[in-house]
Amino acid sequence: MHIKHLIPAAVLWVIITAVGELLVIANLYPTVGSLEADDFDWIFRFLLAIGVPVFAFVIAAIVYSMYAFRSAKGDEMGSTIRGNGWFPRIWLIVTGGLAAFVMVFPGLTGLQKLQSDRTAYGWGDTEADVVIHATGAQFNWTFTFADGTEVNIIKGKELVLPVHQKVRFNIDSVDVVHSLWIPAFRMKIDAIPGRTTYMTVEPTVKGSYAEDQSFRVQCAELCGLDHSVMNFPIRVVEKPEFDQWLASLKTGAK
Ligand SMILES: [Cu+2]
Repeated sequence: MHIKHLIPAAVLWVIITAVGELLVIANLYPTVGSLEADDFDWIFRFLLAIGVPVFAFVIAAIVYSMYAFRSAKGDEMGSTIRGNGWFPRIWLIVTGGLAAFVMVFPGLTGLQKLQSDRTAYGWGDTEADVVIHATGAQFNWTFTFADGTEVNIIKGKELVLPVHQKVRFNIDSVDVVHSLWIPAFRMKIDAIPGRTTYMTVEPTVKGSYAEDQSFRVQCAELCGLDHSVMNFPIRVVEKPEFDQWLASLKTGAK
């Protein structure tokens, strides 16, 4: 490869990378509503930040080659491009190394933090302040609290959660695979018939669907005709207000 090609291609690479990294830094994300959301946003940005130069390199090489090595008028074949021994090797080592690295960190380390009980988050039934049984169905979500009170889409209303409390959802499904997703918490887990999955969240800010649509439960697994209406508003409030809400549900006052 001639230096006359390397320099403009490298400049193009740097420009595309810079634009990409600016987008990574820009805050284009929904409300950070839980402890977990902080981690997920950080991990998402980290993966994007190291992925952008790799992606930009490929785009820069293609775009520059399309321009610099285009065929002259009357020359149907264009210029012949042959591989260069050292370059593919370095490319494979760098990108392969990056891929292996992110599989371990934050891949495996993140899963360990997320899925094992009694770690930073990932508390079991006994450590959780609130345990909610969530059941997916075509086309409804039902949320049942430990005392037996429940809310669901068909009956309307909303799911209220206490801020700064450890909330554990135990999730299953009565028919097909659904997926419980709460955008503000960045947490999502499949609801699978015959199996109980779980997810734990600690909401860190108060909020409601009325003001911010990321406070909602949304089915994230195409499950049939009314999949798109399998959403349910969430409201995060102080603990006393939550207790009051739960009590009012039981007496049927609300
Ligand atoms: Cu569904």
